[in-house]
Amino acid sequence: MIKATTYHPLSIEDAIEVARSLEGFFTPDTELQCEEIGDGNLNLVFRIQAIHATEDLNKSIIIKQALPYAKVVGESWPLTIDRARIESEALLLQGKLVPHLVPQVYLFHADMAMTVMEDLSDHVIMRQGLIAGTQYPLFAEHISEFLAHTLFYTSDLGMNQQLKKRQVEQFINPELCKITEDLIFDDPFTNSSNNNIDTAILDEHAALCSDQALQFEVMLLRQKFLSQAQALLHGDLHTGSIFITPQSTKVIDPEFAYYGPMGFDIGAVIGNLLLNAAGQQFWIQDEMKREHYREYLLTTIRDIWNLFDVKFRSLWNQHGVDRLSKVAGYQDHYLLEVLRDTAGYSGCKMIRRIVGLAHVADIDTIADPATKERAQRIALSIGKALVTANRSITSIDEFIDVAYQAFKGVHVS
Ligand code: SR1
Ligand code: MG
Repeated sequence: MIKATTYHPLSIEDAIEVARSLEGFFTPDTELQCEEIGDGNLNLVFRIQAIHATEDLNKSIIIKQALPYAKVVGESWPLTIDRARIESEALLLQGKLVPHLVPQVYLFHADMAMTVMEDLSDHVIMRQGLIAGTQYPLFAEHISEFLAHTLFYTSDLGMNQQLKKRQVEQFINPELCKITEDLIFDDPFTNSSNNNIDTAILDEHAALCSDQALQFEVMLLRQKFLSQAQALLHGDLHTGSIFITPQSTKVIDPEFAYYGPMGFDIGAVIGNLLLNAAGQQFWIQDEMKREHYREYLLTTIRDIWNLFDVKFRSLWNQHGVDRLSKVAGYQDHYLLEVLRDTAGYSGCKMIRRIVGLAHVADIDTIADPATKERAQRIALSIGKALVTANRSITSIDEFIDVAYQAFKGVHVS
């Protein structure tokens, strides 16, 4: 058993010691190897595996530890380590609702802000898989199930409304929400020193800063993010928070979890698929193959929404606990609002990944400057169109058409 201790960042040796002390996992005296594999913006991630021991040979674990600052910026940006508690509690809750879609948590240690969990190294980070042009035929089925179940069963539709208020309290996450509020809804539309903008698209940023109509829509989306405790969100559901194979999907990293609008999570997934579509300008040189892959991405987006819609309605009809939610027309109204929020948040998330602090590899690692610029302009065009249309969209087909027309408007092959 791991003892109580004062917080300190884990060394490789510490991580091995933690792994050894996990009861019933590795056999005593097994030789263990550890590497720090964290490539995200905030945390340390250690992978510990057994070597040279027949009975333990394929055994491995992950230890994730929150640092008391944002790794992407450094110690000048202090950050609560309570996010590790939020993450482990969200994983445990999601593990009850959709156990096959999240990693198993073996242990959470509050003092050390660390979670010991299942190693998913047989999966790849979805963002890398998409950059490589891989198709994941089961992804829409899996992620729509994750979204429908986690969002429905943590909302006033699917759980006791008094207990839900306690759960809102459990997942109050002010510091991580503040990151989102700044990086998504504020910085991209101002001259913030947090921003990271390529010189080639400074004109695009100037346009974002002066576009009052766009900023008005962003304000409405921000208002919902600040005040609508609709469901327990993952809070940062981009394609770097998904481990995947063609057969399996695992959602990781819910440290931004809090009670917010459902469309924020669905929009994160869809916005990141669209960012990849924008980046494919570089990754797939052959035009026919590129068009085919973009079609695959758009079909996946359509499937995600349609499957989510079917699953969410089915949960509502079969397991809804709110007697009043059966009022005629309410379900259609509710889901239309979620779709519209999804469009708006997809757009916000695309814009922030082009001009804000933290970018995405799908576009940022494009080696050719001209192609990168085109991809950035495509992403901004789609992002702005989705934000602009968020309150009028009536179907997923219209959503996709808005994105497609914005893409075509940038005049690229
Ligand atoms: C300072 S953290 C920057 C970004 O990384 C996380 O993955 C979130 O998306 C956050 O906005
Ligand atoms: Mg993360």
